Order: sequence, then C-alpha cells, then structure tokens
Amino acid sequence: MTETASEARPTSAAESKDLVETLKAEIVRKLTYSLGKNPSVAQPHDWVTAVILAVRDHVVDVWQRSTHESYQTGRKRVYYLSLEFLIGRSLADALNNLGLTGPVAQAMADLGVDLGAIETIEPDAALGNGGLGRLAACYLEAMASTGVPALGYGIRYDHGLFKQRIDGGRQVEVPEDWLSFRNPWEFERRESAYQIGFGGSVVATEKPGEVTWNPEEAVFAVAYDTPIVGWRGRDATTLRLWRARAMHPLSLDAFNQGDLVGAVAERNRAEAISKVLYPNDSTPAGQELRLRQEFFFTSASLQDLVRRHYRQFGKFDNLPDKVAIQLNDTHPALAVAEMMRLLIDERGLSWEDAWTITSGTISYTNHTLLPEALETWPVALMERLLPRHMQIIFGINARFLDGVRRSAGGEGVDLASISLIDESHGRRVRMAHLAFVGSHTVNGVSALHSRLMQETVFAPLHAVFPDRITNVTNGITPRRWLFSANHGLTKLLTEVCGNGLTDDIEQIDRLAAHADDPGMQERLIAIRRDNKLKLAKVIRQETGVVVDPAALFDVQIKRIHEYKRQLLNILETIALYDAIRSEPYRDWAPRVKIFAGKAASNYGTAKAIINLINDVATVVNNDITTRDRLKVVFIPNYNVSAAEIIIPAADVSEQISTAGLEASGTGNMKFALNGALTIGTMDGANIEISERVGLDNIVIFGMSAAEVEAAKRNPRPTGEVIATTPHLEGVLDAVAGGAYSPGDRNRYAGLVDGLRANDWFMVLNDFESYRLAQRRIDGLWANQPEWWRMSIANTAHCGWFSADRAIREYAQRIWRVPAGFAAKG
Ligand code: 26V
Repeated sequence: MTETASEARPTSAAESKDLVETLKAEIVRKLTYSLGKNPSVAQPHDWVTAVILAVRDHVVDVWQRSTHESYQTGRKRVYYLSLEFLIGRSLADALNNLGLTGPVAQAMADLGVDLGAIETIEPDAALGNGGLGRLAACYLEAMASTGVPALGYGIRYDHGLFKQRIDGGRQVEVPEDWLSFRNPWEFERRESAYQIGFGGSVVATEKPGEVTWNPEEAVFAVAYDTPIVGWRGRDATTLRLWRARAMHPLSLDAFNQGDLVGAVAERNRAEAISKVLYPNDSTPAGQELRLRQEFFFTSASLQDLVRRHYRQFGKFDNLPDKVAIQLNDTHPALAVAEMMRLLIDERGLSWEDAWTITSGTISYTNHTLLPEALETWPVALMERLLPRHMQIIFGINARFLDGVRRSAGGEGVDLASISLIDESHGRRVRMAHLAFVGSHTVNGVSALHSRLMQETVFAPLHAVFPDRITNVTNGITPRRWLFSANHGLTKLLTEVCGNGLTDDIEQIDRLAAHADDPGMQERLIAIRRDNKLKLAKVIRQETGVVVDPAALFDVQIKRIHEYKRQLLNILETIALYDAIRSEPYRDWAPRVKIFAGKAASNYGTAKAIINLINDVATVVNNDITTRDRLKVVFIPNYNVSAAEIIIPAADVSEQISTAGLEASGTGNMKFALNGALTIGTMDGANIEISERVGLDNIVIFGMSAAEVEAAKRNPRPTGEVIATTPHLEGVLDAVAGGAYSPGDRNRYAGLVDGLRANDWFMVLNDFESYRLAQRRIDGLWANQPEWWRMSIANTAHCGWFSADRAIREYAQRIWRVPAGFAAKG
C-alpha cells in the first residue's frame, strides 16, 4: 500500500520543521485565494475556515486513494442509512487521525494564531437527537479506521437539533444554523441528483403484470459529500447527505400574474424536506413531512447505490455480494419497498429475483423497544404519498403470511401479530415488521436488548425466523472520546500500555496491573483535576456557579426522558440536601451534581424536569449550610462538544434508566473508559460494563428488567411504596408544595401527582435502593486509594466497548465484508 498521510509523518526535527512550513503555506494560501483575505485582516472565523480547507486537502488525498482502491478491487461496500448523524466538530478529530495536531498548532502559532482558542468557532454539526445519531457518527469513523469501505447516507438538514437556552430555569428552544458560515468540509455534487417522486397513481403498462408509477410531484435530491478520515489516515469513508431542491425553482406562470408567493410555492414545499431535523424522541411525529423525509433520503440513496453497482458490474444478481445496506432503525425501512420497486419496475426483474436480492442485501438495527417509539404509518397516508410502495408492501405481506400459513406448524401462528399491517389501530404499516421481514439479519444494540427483542416486541416474528435476530453491542470511537477529549489520560496510557494502544485500544487492559500503585493513582488524580478545572471554568461561564474541583463530580448528561430518570436523580439530590441540613456537622463528601440535556419541545414532563433541576439548583446553591458540600448545576445546550469537556471530568457516571428501557446507552461506555465510576441499573450495556469491569468496580442498584416487568403487571400501590420508603414522602411533599418554586407553589404539583398516580418508570420503587447506592459512593470517595483502584479497573477493562470491535462484528457476522486492517495497525 502507498505511504499515507500520517504514516508519512516526520521522523526528524528537520522534517517536522519542513512540515510546519508546508502547512503554514497551505493555510495562508487558503486564506488568500479561497477566502480572499489577507492574513493581516483575517478574523478568527477566517482562520478556522482556512485551516479546515487546508486539512481537508490532506483528508481528500486519503479519501480519493481509498475510494479508488475499493472501486478497483470491486470490494463489497457498506451503505449505512441513517436519518441522523450527530457529528459534532470535525477539525480536532481529523487532525488527530492524520497525526497533524501538533504540526498544525505550531503552524498557526507561527502565524500568530492560537489554534486551541479558535477551534471552538467551528459549529457542532448536530444532525441528530442523541444516541442513535452519535452511534452513526462513531461508526463512520470506525469504518474508516478499520478499513471497511463505507458510505453513510442521510439528510443535509439546513437546521440541526435546536439550541437550548435556559431562561428563568426553563428550556427555550432556539433555531440552530450550522450552515450560516457555509460548511467548509463538504463538496456539493450537482451532477449526483436524483428525482424523488411523491403521490400520483400506478398504471398498468401494455406488458401484462407490469406497472408504472406516475408521481404527481417530484423533487431533486442533490448530494453533498464529506470525507471522514480514519485513524492514521489510512482510509476514509464518505458521508453523503441529500439536500432537497425543487425541479422548478420558480413558476413563471404565477410570477407573470403577479403571484409572488405562488411563484415559489413549489420550491418551498420541495425544500421543506431537508429544512429541519425532527426532534423526534418524545413521540414519533407521525407527520407527513417526516414520511417525506424518510422516503426522500431512502430513495435517493438506493437509486445512487443501484446505479453505481450497475455501472460497475452491469448486473444485479451479485448485489448481495457487493453491497450491504444497514438500516439505522426503521427510519429508512421504506428501503425494502423502494429496492423492490427499483429492481422490478425500473430494471425489469421478477418479483422473486428482486426479493432474493433485496432481502440478501438489507439488514436492520433496532434501537428501542418502547412501544410508543415504534414507527407506524397510516395505510391511507402511504397510499396517497407512495401508492406503488403501498402496493409492494401489501404484496410482500401477502406472500409472507401465505408462506407462514402453509409452513409446518403454520396453522398455529397468530398472523395478526406478524402482519406488516396493524389492523387494530385503524390500519397502519408497522415499519419495524417491514424492516424485519425484508432483512437477512436484525440486531439489537446490547445483549439484554437483543434478548428482549426476541422475547417481547419481536417474539412472534422471532418464532417464524429464529435465526434472524442477533446482537452487536454498541461501541464508541476511542479516537474522539479518549484520545482527543482526554489528552492527559492518553499520554499516561500510551506511556504505560505502549504506543500500540492507539492502534489497538484493547491493549488498555495493561493498565490493570497498576490499579493499586499509589504513584499511578497520584498521576490519575492530577489528570482528573486538570479536566475538572476546565469543566469548572465552563460551568462558571455558563451558569455563574462556582464549583470546587476537589468535590466529587457526579454527572448525568443525555436527552431528558422519563425512562432515563433524571427525576430520580434530582429527588435523591433533595433527600441529600435535607440530610446535610439536618446533620450539618457530619463530614459529608462534597458533591457537585451536574446535569445537561435537551427535552423534545413537545414533551412537557421532560421540560418540567429541567425546570425542577434548575429550581433545586437555585435553592441549594444559595444555601449557606450546604455551601461547601453540595452544588447543583444544569449546563445549558448539551451537545457533542460539551460532552467532550464534561466526560473526562466526571467522577461518577449516572446510568440510572428503568431496567429494560435503555436499549444500550453509549455515554456509559465513554465515562467508564475515561475512568468514572458508574452508578447504574442492570440495563442496556451497563450489564456488559459490569461484567467486564467486575461487580466490585461498579455501583449497581435497583430493580432488574424482569422485576420491572413483574411490577408493571402487578403494581404496588404508590401510597404504600411512599409510606414504606424513608425520606420519600418528605421530598415529594416539599416539591409538590412549592418549596423549590416559592414564586409559583403549584409548579410541580402535576409532576408529583403523576408519580403518585402511576409510577410507570419505577422512580418511587427504586428510590431507596438508589439513595443507598449513593451513600455507598460517599463511602468509596472517602477511601481514595480504593476509589482510584476502581477507576483504573474501569479504564482498563472498557477497551472492548470500542466502535472498532463493534464494526468488526458487523463486518464479519452481518455484512460479510473483510475489515481492511487487523486489530494492530
Ligand atoms: C424515541 C422515542 C419516541 C417515543 C417515546 C420514547 C422514545 C424513546 C427513544 C426514542 C429514540 C429511539 C432511538 C434511539 O435513539 N435509541 C438509542 O439508540 C442508542 C444507540 O443504539 C442507544 O444507545 C440508546 O440506548 C437508545 O435509546
């Protein structure tokens, strides 16, 4: 293989001086000729853009070589279809992977600019809501790092996830505008545009059995490509995002009649498709625009890959050998019907051949079992918007149900439960069933989640296809979440575990031998302290609250959701506050309770929880009795960049979802890898973390998934739970009575009434167990050598949660594509 960017990194001082000079020249060239700015008048924003453009050239070198190579060798390629990619900033990651962090910083310093100070100008690309979108971003980077040829397909939203401001303790949503300064990473591909149809009718052609779909409306999907470079610049993947453009930007008829609004109506309607990301995690919006988004990007992506394949091979029967399509949740589930349509209607294949190819190519990842989160679309809406696809779905369903009925034991099967159409709620298409039936493999994202898929939501389908569901536990990229985010720890780790660590993160287990070494512990304490000082500065800037870096930093950062139980955390915080006030002279372990996260704008309960956290913060932070022992902060506008600062500074990681409801979690992995101790339930990937770090290195509490199930079937009266749980009544009464909202005493009456009426998420049931677990944490914190022994065990045993490992599992067991690079680089 040819020498690549980071392998070509300088070995001598002279070479590195040359490199810095070259980079300086490249950056100044971009500033001058691409931005038209003279260095003497360039603003920080111009400098960042110039650096990105210069670095992008290095990425492009890698990208073109690897794309060319995979094309030449005809290797199988992975197409990752995802409505969300939560990328965050890209510069630091790209520099890090190219081995250019130091040289570029030096080049900028020579030019009189502090790179660290201006990097934060790059906007966060927030084209995702949370875990599902961040996972897609980690996987694109990990595919580039493990040498799996891949393309990620999604939508280039003009506006990503809203920005969050906290105003008087309440969340206010502000539109996000990441493209306002253009996006220097992307390449617009005007030549790669596809027509996407909607509505209209299906008519028979003169050939018997053949039909054509005549859409009434069509929009263009225009491609924008961003290269994602992998570790050591050995390979790169492509993120191809689609933008909707009108076929006719202006109606001249309307214009000539003076109807200026009507003249751009078609354009507005078309371009609405890629206007904004749905903040879709309170309830699926169920709106037509969302369905249009889903079909828009699915169709564009499939047309693109089908065309590319045909151009290269001139046939379709080998599609499953050359193409693996991964559906990131059901959002692209229409791929099953669209692939059938493309192969049958546009390429003339038979139904049977098209089905063999479609189901041999597609696989599907499920990311949640919450019944209210499973997508369904009204048949009537589908018939109106996608009449041909609805026909195809009926066709798939009829053949599927028929096949089951005729199979051995088929008479006993409850066909209504496996049907793609839910007839009990006014005829709706079950997108998860469609994805399941149209895929060769379906996976969950943690061991527990995959097992629950088999036992609950997909049990009837699992009985028909017992080999289809498998598990691939999620992973995170160690490049961003350890090497980039935590320089101090990375330096120590490479010293202790060897330089090979950065190529094979699982070598991190060599740290385990040093768990009891006081010298090692001292160094880790110093690193954590530095990270906490940085975070304390951010907290002060963002909230005005001064926190002591010597205190225990206890962190819960994630989307605000009842099942994630921020409410349990804040209620226990109140109990702790009461306890400190009633025994002010006890030596309480000083704590800072740190929260961050966004609530969907239409999710009232989640917003009330944010409000409560802020109200509790106001009371606690102004109370002189608890001043040195307890602080509560809510950091506004949680995003990827905030996570990169917060996680390396955490002592405790809160992973306290109601067991059975968090499919995996990935924040839990990032914290543990950075050495935080987890307080968590036996849920999602927490279980696998506990298995790897050992039960004596994690603080587990609460009901198991099975216990939650049993309690839901046979609920204990909440009055009884409250009466038998110490401190709980007092805490609830205080919140409900307005002790934390003196200006509006009724503010939380509804929230507390809700809990008393129905403790669906087991907040009351798990309260005491959680409180005791927190007091166990206090005890551990008091014994610092023990604490740091545990912390070391967490870092040492979490290398397995690398996205590289996850990608290798997908590559071997689902995609059947060889990873280009072995574990060691
Ligand atoms: C959607 C909805 C909509 C209805 C109400 C409840 C609800 C809850 C969650 C969602 C989002 C579902 C998709 C998702 O983001 N799942 C997350 O995927 C991560 C990556 O696999 C995983 O780590 C998280 O546990 C899982 O919640």
